[in-house]
Amino acid sequence: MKAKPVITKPIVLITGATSGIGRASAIRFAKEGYRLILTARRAVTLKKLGSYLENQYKTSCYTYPLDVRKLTDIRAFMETLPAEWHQIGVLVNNAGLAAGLDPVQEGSTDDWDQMIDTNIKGMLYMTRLVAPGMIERRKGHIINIGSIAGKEVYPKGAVYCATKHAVEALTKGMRQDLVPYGIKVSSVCPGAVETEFSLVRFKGDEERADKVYDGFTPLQAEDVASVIHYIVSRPAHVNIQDVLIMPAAQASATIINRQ
Ligand code: NDP
Ligand code: 8X3
Repeated sequence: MKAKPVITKPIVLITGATSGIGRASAIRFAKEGYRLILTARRAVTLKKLGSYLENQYKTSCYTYPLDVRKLTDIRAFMETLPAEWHQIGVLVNNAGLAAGLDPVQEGSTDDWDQMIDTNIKGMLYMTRLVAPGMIERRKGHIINIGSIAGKEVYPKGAVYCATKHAVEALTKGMRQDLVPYGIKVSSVCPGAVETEFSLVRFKGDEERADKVYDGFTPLQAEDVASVIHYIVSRPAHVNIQDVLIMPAAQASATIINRQ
């Protein structure tokens, strides 16, 4: 009988690992024995998470504080990556945000820049610098975190929705460009998830943020993390291209059954 090949788990790189879906994904992958590269802007939080995961789950974590809007930061990160971390197998493009909830005619152009630069350009920069290594190895998986906001548009959310529609288009485009090299590209598109998302959107206004999740059970970051892990852990010949995951009480971007 032929000996079964030893399959080692790929190195998983997660952007936006300090909170919410990124943090929950880091924990899930650590529990499952993957080695992790974790990035986000909050250096202290990131370092603490890395140490916690190494102690708790006996896995290896490499943490590097970076802002995905800054191509120079990402270049420095890639150039200084220690050799044992070069073979990135999975890239989870998770870093992202909504800033403000305003009609276009009243929107803040700074908010628009931040959303466009993070959600679209940041995801592109990361992919541009990580994908060539995957191409060389003829192996890799890129998971982009989209949203219900990439499938529908809701009032006062035009710019955030536009960035997530861009994630949807870029995911399809990346898949077309990378399929000749055996690289899988997937997206995970959640409805309402209770994270720091609304606190960030409303710039620290806790009362307003809490109201978003009033009267129904939203998704938890762990629900999304388990879908991301499921997608990554399918056999080599399977690619789950896109998952729309919603709270049971949410029928569309704007229809939520609140009690
Ligand atoms: P959180 O605010 O809890 O987490 C966002 C993460 O992104 C943080 O770790 C933050 O870390 C990081 N981040 C933000 N800006 C940057 C930047 N410029 N460079 C690097 N990292 C950055 O929100 P979620 O976990 O909910 O959001 C994760 C993703 O999920 C986003 O793309 C969001 O659009 C998407 N999403 C969220 C939904 C929700 O309802 N919560 C629903 C659908 C999609 P730091 O501040 O340390 O940089
Ligand atoms: C986050 C979900 O509906 O607030 O992407 O845009 S929503």
